[in-house]
Amino acid sequence: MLVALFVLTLGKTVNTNCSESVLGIPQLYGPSEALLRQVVDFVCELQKYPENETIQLRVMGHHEKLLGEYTYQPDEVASIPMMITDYHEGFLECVAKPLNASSSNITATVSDPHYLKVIVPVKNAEIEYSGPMELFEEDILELRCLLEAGTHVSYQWLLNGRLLSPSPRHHFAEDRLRIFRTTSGDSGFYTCIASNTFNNTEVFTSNSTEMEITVKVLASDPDISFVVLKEIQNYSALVTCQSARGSLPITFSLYNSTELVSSVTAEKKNATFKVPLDLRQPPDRLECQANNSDPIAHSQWLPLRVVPVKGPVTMLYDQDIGENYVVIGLKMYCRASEGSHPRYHWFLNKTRLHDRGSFYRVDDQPPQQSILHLSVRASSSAGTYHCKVSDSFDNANAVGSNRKYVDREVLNRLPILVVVIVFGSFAILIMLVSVCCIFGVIYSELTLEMERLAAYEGELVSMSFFHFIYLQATELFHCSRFVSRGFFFPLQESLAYTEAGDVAETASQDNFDEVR
Ligand SMILES: *C1O[C@H](CO)[C@@H](O)[C@H](O)[C@H]1NC(C)=O
Ligand SMILES: *[C@@H]1O[C@H](CO)[C@@H](O)[C@H](O)[C@H]1NC(C)=O
Ligand SMILES: *[C@@H]1O[C@H](CO)[C@@H](O)[C@H](O)[C@H]1NC(C)=O
Ligand SMILES: *[C@@H]1O[C@H](CO)[C@@H](O)[C@H](O)[C@H]1NC(C)=O
Ligand SMILES: *[C@@H]1O[C@H](CO)[C@@H](O)[C@H](O)[C@H]1NC(C)=O
Ligand SMILES: *[C@@H]1O[C@H](CO)[C@@H](O)[C@H](O)[C@H]1NC(C)=O
Ligand SMILES: *[C@@H]1O[C@H](CO)[C@@H](O)[C@H](O)[C@H]1NC(C)=O
Ligand SMILES: *[C@@H]1O[C@H](CO)[C@@H](O)[C@H](O)[C@H]1NC(C)=O
Ligand SMILES: *[C@@H]1O[C@H](CO)[C@@H](O)[C@H](O)[C@H]1NC(C)=O
Ligand SMILES: *[C@@H]1O[C@H](CO)[C@@H](O)[C@H](O)[C@H]1NC(C)=O
Ligand SMILES: *[C@@H]1O[C@H](CO)[C@@H](O)[C@H](O)[C@H]1NC(C)=O
Repeated sequence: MLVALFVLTLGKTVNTNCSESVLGIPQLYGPSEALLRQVVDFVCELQKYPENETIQLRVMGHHEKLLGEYTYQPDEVASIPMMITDYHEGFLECVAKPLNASSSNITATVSDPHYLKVIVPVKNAEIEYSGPMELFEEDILELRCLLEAGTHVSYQWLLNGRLLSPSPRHHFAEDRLRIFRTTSGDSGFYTCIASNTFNNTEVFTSNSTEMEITVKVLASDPDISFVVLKEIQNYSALVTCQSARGSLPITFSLYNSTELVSSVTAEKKNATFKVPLDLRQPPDRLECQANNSDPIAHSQWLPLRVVPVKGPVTMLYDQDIGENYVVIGLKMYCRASEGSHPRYHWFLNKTRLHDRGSFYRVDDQPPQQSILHLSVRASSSAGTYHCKVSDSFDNANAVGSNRKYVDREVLNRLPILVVVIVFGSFAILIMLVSVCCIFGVIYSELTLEMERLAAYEGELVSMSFFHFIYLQATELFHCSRFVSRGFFFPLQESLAYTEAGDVAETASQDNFDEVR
């Protein structure tokens, strides 16, 4: 293009200031785009030329390549037909010069450049990819759309038939697609579509074949846990290794403190191993490894510690208080003092409570405790509660807890302390008032008596005083009986219930068979 422009400028300069030249500047006309192998006419027009010279017109392309030639006849339109090839693409110029250059001093003249776009229909698109078919997350995926032929092409990329659009992770440049920080969502079938158009009317497209790319997820650090199995006299640990994430298959390997115990390749994210267990030996440690590529994921070391359940088993509780300070529920906690693999059972009277019922819900939090959430609104929730703890692998050694009688009415009786304080305060108040009355009356009566019976003897005075004291005391006694009827008896009832309910039960004396 620069070359062409330079030629153009030079031609013009020479022409305008060369006084001998009578050759005008030719003008080139033609389409701005053409299809490959199409035959296209270009016109080079020359307005001014020396009469006695034969003028030759040439259409020059890129790199001074001669594309067409025409020997000018006066009063003719110089139509130069051309069969379009891919090297027609670029700036075209028409050069006019005398045919017999050596005989004349006339210098050549050059037309303005004319740009021609050559449309080569796209053909046989294919995806070029040299990387591995299996990538991992956070990698870069770079695909290229190769064509056997095609110019002025635009590219589109499909993943599983859906058009990809630019994003911070998806970059499109010419025939390339780059995906940064790949995720498993970038897995699938990729297609590229190359297309170009001619004359805004004809569209050529070429679809590549699909290419499957898999973005794998590295196995995450596995969780390791175990349950204990008892088969007649032998114990074994059923060890489970579980990765939360990771593309399948994953190879799980179990190591003890010295060596590889077992290994399995699984089409799932977990694996289970059975390891013999000797409860008399000090516990060994186990580790899981999950491998679906480098780097390998490791679990924590898990000690194979098995402690049988041991009493005492305690049952504590919290109250749930609703409106008006009414007890609406209880949270009961069942805990054993020892035991690494406990199993909890809850009982109402002698009936086993399962995970969930109309008025309760069991929330096991092994190995620490089990929580029974109880709503006391329903009358069916009334009864005596207790829990039992046994080893999950052995029902033989179940240990029972203390028992608690639960009843909505009982729970909502005033607590003893409150009753004592309220009643105590009330009694003191009555006493104070009474004492005040007594002294008030005594004082007024005394002064009256003294005024009226100033002459009477001391004996009489003291008699009426004692009689008055007697009357007051009788009144107080009646009063206290009335009060005690209202307050004392319910209080005593409540005390009796709570004490009767808390009967402790000793270990395994009870039949465990009431579970069923
Ligand atoms: C060309 O000739 C014209 C007069 O015809 C003159 O004004 C101009 O400066 C010349 N240009 C050059 C480049 O010599
Ligand atoms: C054409 O005519 C010019 C004068 O008009 C003359 O100088 C030149 O030599 C002639 N050329 C030929 C090839 O006859
Ligand atoms: C070119 O010019 C020379 C000398 O002027 C002449 O002898 C020759 O015949 C010419 N050739 C043509 C093809 O006109
Ligand atoms: C061409 O031009 C030169 C001077 O620039 C002159 O000497 C010569 O005679 C000219 N030739 C013709 C054929 O006009
Ligand atoms: C280009 O398109 C126009 C209509 O848009 C049509 O008339 C013309 O013939 C087309 N040219 C070619 C070369 O196909
Ligand atoms: C190319 O793919 C596009 C989109 O899936 C589809 O519409 C078109 O028909 C396909 N063309 C060919 C030639 O397969
Ligand atoms: C218990 O283990 C011993 C040796 O470890 C074995 O011989 C026996 O068959 C096992 N018993 C059962 C029931 O698995
Ligand atoms: C580790 O496992 C191997 C094979 O299962 C066993 O022979 C070895 O005693 C175990 N090591 C320990 C420390 O338990
Ligand atoms: C292990 O994986 C399978 C399939 O994903 C699942 O059904 C099973 O519940 C898992 N096992 C455990 C112990 O999580
Ligand atoms: C992890 O798995 C890959 C194949 O998935 C295997 O090539 C590699 O050796 C494994 N590494 C170990 C330490 O087992
Ligand atoms: C449990 O026993 C008590 C009597 O001790 C009884 O009132 C209650 O209805 C019983 N509850 C159930 C659910 O059987």
